Amino acid sequence: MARSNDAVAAMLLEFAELLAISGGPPYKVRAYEKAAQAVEGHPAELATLRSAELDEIPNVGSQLARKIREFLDTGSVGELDELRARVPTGLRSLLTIPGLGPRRARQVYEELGITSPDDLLAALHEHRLRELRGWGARSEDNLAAAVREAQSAGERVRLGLALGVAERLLQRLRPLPQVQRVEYAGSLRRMRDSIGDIDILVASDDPEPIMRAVTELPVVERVISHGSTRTSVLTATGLQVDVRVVAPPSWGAALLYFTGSKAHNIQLRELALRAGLKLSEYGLFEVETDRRVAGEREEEVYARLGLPWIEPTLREGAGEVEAALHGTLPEVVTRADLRGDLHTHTDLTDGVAPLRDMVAAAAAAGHEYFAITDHAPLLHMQRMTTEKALAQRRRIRELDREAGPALLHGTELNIQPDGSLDWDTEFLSGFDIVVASVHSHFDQPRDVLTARLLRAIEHPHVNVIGHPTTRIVGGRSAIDVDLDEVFRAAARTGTALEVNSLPERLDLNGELVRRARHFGVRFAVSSDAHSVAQLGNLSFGVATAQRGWATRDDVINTYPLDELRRFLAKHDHAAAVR
Ligand code: DGT
Ligand code: CA
Ligand code: CA
Ligand code: ZN
Repeated sequence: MARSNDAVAAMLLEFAELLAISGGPPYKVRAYEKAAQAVEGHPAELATLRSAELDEIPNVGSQLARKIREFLDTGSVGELDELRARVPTGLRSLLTIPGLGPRRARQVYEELGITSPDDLLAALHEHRLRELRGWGARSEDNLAAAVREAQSAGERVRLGLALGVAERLLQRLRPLPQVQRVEYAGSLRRMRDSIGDIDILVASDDPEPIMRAVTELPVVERVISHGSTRTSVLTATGLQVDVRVVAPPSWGAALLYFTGSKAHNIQLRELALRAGLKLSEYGLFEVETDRRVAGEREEEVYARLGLPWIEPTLREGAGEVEAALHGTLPEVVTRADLRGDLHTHTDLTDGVAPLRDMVAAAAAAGHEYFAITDHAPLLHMQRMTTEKALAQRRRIRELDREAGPALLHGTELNIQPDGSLDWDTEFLSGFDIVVASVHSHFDQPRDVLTARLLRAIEHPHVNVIGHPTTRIVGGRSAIDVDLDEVFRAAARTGTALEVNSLPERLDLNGELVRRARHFGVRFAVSSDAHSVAQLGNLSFGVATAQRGWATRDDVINTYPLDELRRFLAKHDHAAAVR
């Protein structure tokens, strides 16, 4: 049974929407929204409260308390019914469009007769909005961008941000005497590129002090709900954190359950049922006797279901359970498999750290080899010149004589709109490694973009295509190219495709890595670091490669240096293939 709180919150939100679109004052709209949040997170069941107690819920004043009372007693609110009657449904549907806002929603409804989000998209494509009073090409473009962004990301945050918050939380919770184990679970543990909320799991026999401690953490902006084994809070950055406590014998089963994904869990539960077992967050039980047969460790639960332990990054219900059953689950690449980094920048272009610092950090990270790939002259704002590149090469050769990783002098070329590149073939042959990337003109037609990428891939000295789709997580969408063509050409020519590890890129993403693998594409999991700290992002790239089922052999920077050099001597490879 859903809590009455949820129904009340939905009622208040609808109120807020209708008020907004019928021109109500913003402070009033905001008051309803805040009240909805407060009610949703209120620990007590609203239906059981007396009117005076309703008044006391933070952000619920006496006026709103009266409406809530009316709703709880009669199932409706007179004032809301009147509002509903005044606002046509076509107009209401426009409220779901991000970046439009109630005032403009009303305007497009009245002046253009737009009554659905699809109508609006059509009007955007036909550039009909820019003609409206108070609009222009710029506001139309902004709206189109907002719509695209919302379609790709929703209210989610990037992996890097969420992981940073989660790690700080773990640092605070781990030392508490009641805490036996604590880990993050959910989409964060699966290392999806965007995270809806952070799920933290604790094993303990004494949850109460832990729950209290959670509400008092310094990052907490607001407590959404505070229960005996589950507490939800909101951080100052608007990120929700759910913390749950389970008894230690249930740890493994709970970790499995709350790591998800839901699709993965459902498949495991079905497997269990077929074996006469029942799987829940408390453990794996025999249906007949209710006896717990596993639960303390994830491995145990998987083993009892006849499966090897499955990496969290693979748990998407995308064939991994079947593959595990058949023993065909690939052994995915790990961070420890990486021997070096093949895409990094220094302060010679847009990096912030000098060459020497980047190299020292690479040595500290244990890299066996390390490529410096500053931008090339065609990305004009970077002010690179041939002279600077050659001077950098001399310094790199000197540094290379010292201890530390083998240094590769590389560059990141700019793939021009027609697919041509910086420098001539002769000069490019002097680099140890060449990355080439698209940095502008993302909106070319599909065939033009495809030809543009293919031309770079076919170039005898291009070794890696950097951030191949140029998507930005929660921002720009991927360029529209024929990826099958790109994958085929990359595999044929011995050109690696990058798995860029910057949390805003993660490009290729897991899904595309998995597709590309079928064409025999090799990958470079690279940091694209512009600072010492960003060198640490490689683990995000590794997780992304894992999500694409990539093995060590698929990733060129797991190769020993001599083998890597053979791969980079691309024209020989191509000649050998021919
Ligand atoms: P997110 O937060 O949207 O990035 O994605 P998740 O996967 O972290 O989803 P979340 O936070 O709603 O729930 C965390 C995990 O809890 C989820 O991955 C699987 C598990 N879970 C949640 N709801 C259900 C459910 O209804 N059924 C099953 N089997 N598992 C669930
Ligand atoms: Ca989550
Ligand atoms: Ca959650
Ligand atoms: Zn770069």
